[in-house]
Amino acid sequence: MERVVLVGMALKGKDAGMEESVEELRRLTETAGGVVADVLTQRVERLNLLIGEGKAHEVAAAARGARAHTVIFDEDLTPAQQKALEAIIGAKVLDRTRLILDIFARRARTKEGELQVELAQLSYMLPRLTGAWRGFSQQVGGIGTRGPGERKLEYERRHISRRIEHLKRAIERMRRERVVQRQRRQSVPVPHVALIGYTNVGKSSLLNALMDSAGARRLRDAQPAFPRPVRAPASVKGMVYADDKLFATLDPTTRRVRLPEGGWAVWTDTVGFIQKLPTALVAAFRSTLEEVREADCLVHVHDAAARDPKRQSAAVQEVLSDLGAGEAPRVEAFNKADLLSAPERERLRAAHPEGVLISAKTGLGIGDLLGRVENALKGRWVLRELDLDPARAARIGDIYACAQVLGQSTHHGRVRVRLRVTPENWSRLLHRL
Ligand SMILES: Nc1nc2c(ncn2[C@@H]2O[C@H](COP(=O)(O)OP(=O)(O)OP(=O)(O)O)[C@@H](O)[C@H]2O)c(=O)[nH]1
Ligand SMILES: [Mg+2]
Repeated sequence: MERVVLVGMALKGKDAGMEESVEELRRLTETAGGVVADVLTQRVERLNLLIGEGKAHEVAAAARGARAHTVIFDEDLTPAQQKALEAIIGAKVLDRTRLILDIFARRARTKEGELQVELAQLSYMLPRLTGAWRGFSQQVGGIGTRGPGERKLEYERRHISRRIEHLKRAIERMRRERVVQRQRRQSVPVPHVALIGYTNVGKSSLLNALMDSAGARRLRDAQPAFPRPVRAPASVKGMVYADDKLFATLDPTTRRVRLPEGGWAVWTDTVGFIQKLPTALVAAFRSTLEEVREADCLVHVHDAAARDPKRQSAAVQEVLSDLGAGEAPRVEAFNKADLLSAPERERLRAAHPEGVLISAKTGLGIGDLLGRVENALKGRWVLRELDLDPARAARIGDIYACAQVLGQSTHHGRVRVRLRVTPENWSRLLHRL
């Protein structure tokens, strides 16, 4: 196990959240396979000054004392800073962004995920390539040196730029394929719900719980009313990988879930967000995150038992605004309610009357959540009536799949269906029937 010293930093007088941020850096380090041997914090006058020489020697002493060959800073370092710090400290020096990129590199499972991570890594490396990048880090290996292959590290800037262009084109091709898939999916009119939230709040566990809830189980085995709307997920069929690790999920996974009053919704679980999410990653994962932008309803999952849920929500909000996902109705779900005491639950309910308390672990509130989502989708629904000739009546499954059927009767051999449906699904239905 690689022994690591962490260094947290905050502006003097503005150090609220520093502890949580460093705690998160510890979890990130562990997720990357490191062991935190020591933690140092520093309050500085200006962040870009970062760390004085005296403090750097202190860090060096701590690293020696802890027999650590790696020091990770919680703030981004410029290439020059990294080089200077490595010279003084005599250990591999990394920053938070480099660490997160490393974790993503371990997590990527699909071709698209791999290309996106490589693009993010190269964008991060490119400005660091001349000088500092080929410093100490490369000689010792381990965490934060997992580049996209040793061979590629020898590329000159020019080659890397060319590779970046190539990756962008490949990702763009995949994005276009995804758009086509999405259009195909939309031609089968099923509302799309996206799970979003901070990393490790329990999004994947929630998706599993939804699949597991009694109704879903019963209906999952029933004959689907329409062909599977999504291609087979990259991960295991059925259950979604959930783990007490940061960024357990990288590639989006999609499952069909039945809503209480009928009709299916397609739910997508995707990459979690984190504070100071590297911009290179957000940019590289834009096409994956587009799934979120196209959703009919967003379920924002919170970890109700987190030390600092406000900071997490703010970070999620920031990424969402960055993506431009603001239109769809949103349901706030406070997960891990099983970890709260009764008074704590009451306090949370009072503070977020619009939210719903759930536990992916015990199943608490899952039905309630489904109801809220259905309502959110329905908020935009209109009442319509369809008159089908018997030849088309076989397509009635399509209607049930995307609308709430209020009544069905037969008039002179024709089937009349009264239904509530979103405007989008209505036009899709008309197109289809
Ligand atoms: N006690 C409790 N633990 C939960 C609950 N839901 C999830 N967890 C745990 O929280 C950890 C993270 O769960 P995941 O489902 O992987 O979280 P995620 O949001 O998908 O995380 P990333 O994919 O890493 O962004 C796991 O160890 C789960 O067992 C819950 O309702 N109660
Ligand atoms: Mg997950």
